[in-house]
Amino acid sequence: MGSMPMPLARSGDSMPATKAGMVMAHPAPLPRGAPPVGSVLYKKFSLELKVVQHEILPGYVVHMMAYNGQVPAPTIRVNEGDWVWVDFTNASDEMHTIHWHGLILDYRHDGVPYVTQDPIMRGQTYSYVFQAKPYGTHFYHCHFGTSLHMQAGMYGAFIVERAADPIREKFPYTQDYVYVLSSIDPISVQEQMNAMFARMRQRDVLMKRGALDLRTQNRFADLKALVKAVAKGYVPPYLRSRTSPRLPEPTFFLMNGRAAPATEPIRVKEGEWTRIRFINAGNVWHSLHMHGHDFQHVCSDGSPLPAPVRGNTLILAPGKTEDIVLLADNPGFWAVHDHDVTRTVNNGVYPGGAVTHIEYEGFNGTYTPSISLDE
Ligand SMILES: [Cu+2]
Repeated sequence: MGSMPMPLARSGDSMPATKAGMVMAHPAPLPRGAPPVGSVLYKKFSLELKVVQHEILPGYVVHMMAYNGQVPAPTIRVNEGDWVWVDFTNASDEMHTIHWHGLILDYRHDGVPYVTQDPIMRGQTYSYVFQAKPYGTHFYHCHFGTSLHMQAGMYGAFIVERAADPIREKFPYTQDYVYVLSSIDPISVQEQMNAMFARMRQRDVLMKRGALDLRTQNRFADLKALVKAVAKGYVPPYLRSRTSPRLPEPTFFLMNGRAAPATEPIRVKEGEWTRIRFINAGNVWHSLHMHGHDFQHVCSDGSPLPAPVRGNTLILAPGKTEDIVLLADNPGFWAVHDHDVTRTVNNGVYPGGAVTHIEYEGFNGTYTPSISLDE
């Protein structure tokens, strides 16, 4: 921690979540066709949001907001048609929700604040209930203060499986990897988190005075009401300086919450198929290039493509999920990296960032890197 080149978010300054005073949020109505409350038919999951210190590289630790303290959040795997019940507890001082990206569900469980539900306040638990569909690779993420909260770590994979998997039928894969990509500007995250906690303290003061209202929360019933308020002298937040005026400029590019050389390798077995599910939970595009192999691009946004597309470079836009399968037929060590090489750096220093490699089980390389100290 001592080596960290910047101050950390002062999450400890604000009021802690009070477990003792745990309040249940108003639960959304159960979706049509849902089993009754308490039914054994539900696949139940618990997620708790807290602020954690996350190491993205050895010695480089950032305060992040993490479901169950993990960046990325735990991968949830269910079968198509399963009824899913997720209890989400907010143990942080900021407001949050969970949005189920790519899942088709009852809108009251879609997790968009002020559109489908109130944000979940500190200490509250909220239950999301839905049937798992459609098939494929999806993800979940916070939808409150999304630009900050997602950058700060609130995302995880959500996989809907099918017993007769259409991809496995064609490509009988024996391993199944998930790589969630993201990017982060740690200085912007730290500034914005500090500002956010300050706003929450302000909110607490207003609440105690009974002065918290829609206007102090910058919320209006509709656009008309906002137009009227502005005409009467209300100054909306976008006309005030909030923290720093700059937009986040990502300086670290993460695969499963870590940057190279701390990324997890793709371990394959010669002669076998491997499925890799890429999810872009960040705000930059990636152009993932694989050395020594062609892969088959098989799914996009979870949905199987009409026909697999052979290639060696995969475009991964923000918000997209792309699945590939790969036959391990060329033993060696092979780089897999973003070919927008501005993302293969850590804080501007090459090499690093969105880079991993393929490792063949039991492969003994004939090449050993030599290091010359008087280089
Ligand atoms: Cu959030």
